[in-house]
Amino acid sequence: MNEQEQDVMSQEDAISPEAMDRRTFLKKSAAAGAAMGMMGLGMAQQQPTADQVVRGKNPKLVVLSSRPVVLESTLEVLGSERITSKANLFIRNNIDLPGLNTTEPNVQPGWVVEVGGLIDAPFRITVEELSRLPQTEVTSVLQCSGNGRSFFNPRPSGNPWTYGGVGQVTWRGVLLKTLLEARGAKLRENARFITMNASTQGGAQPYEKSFPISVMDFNSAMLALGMNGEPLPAVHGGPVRLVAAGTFGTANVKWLAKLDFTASESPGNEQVPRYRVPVLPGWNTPILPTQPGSRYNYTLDNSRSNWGANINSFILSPLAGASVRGRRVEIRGVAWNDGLAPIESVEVSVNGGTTWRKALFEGNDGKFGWYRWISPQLLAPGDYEVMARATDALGRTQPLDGNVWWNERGYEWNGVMRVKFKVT
Ligand SMILES: Nc1nc2c(c(=O)[nH]1)N[C@H]1C(S)=C(S)[C@@H](COP(=O)(O)O)O[C@H]1N2
Ligand SMILES: [Mo]
Repeated sequence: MNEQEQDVMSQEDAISPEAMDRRTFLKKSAAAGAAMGMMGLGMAQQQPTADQVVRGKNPKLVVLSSRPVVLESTLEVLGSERITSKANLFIRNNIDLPGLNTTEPNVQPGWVVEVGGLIDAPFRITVEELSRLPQTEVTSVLQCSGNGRSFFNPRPSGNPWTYGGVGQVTWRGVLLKTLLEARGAKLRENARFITMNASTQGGAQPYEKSFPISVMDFNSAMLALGMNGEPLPAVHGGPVRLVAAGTFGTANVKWLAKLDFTASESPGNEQVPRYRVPVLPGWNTPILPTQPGSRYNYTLDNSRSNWGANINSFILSPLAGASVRGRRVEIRGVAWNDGLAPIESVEVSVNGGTTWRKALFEGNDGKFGWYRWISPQLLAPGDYEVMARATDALGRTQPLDGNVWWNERGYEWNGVMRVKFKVT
């Protein structure tokens, strides 16, 4: 491992649970500490708020790291709007591009994306040229594959995401297939992967990711120039980012500089060992169960990258610890998957999983978006724990105990959510 790689590692994977606990403790005790004079001992440093780390972000976002920037949204924030606004969308940077910690657009005339590898006619295209090609909109869920990591037991190292490493946004840009057609560039037969490189502007470390053409919905992959009806915010990858709807965040490369069609996966650090889960040989298989706490020697063959998003659902109301008026209580939330099959049901239990009732769907923003659901219940005053479980047309569903898919790096958590609340 060279120095650069080590540096990248230290920014995510090397944060031990102990170190994190200490951080959380320091954060929580900062106020009390000040009163007790602890600050004078230099033990605790005040954490900056999200809006101080990235201009334009909601200060309610949680700062998991300020360098590189990692901001987590919250269920309360996510439940407050149908499309996640730029102020409320989580951020996961492995590296910060200098000067881009803002939700303002990244205006860079002449920005070039090089497209090459296994295609007939490699080419270069500028953002201006891209903006003159036909534009398409796709609404999709963007989620870090580490979302939910802190619920794994024992807790893997890495950013301690709870539920907020996710959002739903509307992208606007040029479909990859439109771009290839416009340039008369045909894929060669042995092209099986897209390998992307982010810009290294300002001396930033490289970020290289591959994903298989066949696993995701290639027809929906785009070079995005816009988000939620505005130019793509700088911090979210502006001026141009690859968006592969239905895939986990990691492959959605921000500040895209180069896109190659390749026969195999990049062997780089971001591809292996990072962002992988153990599987039996074969591409899009479920996670291979491993002993919680055990180590796994990740290779390209015994594991797969975090590709299609696995099926999941969140309860957005009531929130944990809430007190709501009975008897009629509406449980609300969202469900989503990789978009390859519709979500068919969300079942809700208010008695610890003894009985389940199907929720009603209120609509969804396309197959890659959130399916909004609601479950009206008649509940007498008392303490409750509500659970929700989504199932899609392929029979894919969420485990009651998410820890069955414990994996060393803590990816792809989709255990059934449980929310305790009070009916008065
Ligand atoms: N260039 C670049 N692209 C990147 C990353 C990065 O660090 N650098 N992080 C990836 C990861 S792990 C995630 S989860 C998403 C997060 O996207 P967001 O920060 O726009 O929410 O971006 C992906 N694309
Ligand atoms: Mo991520």
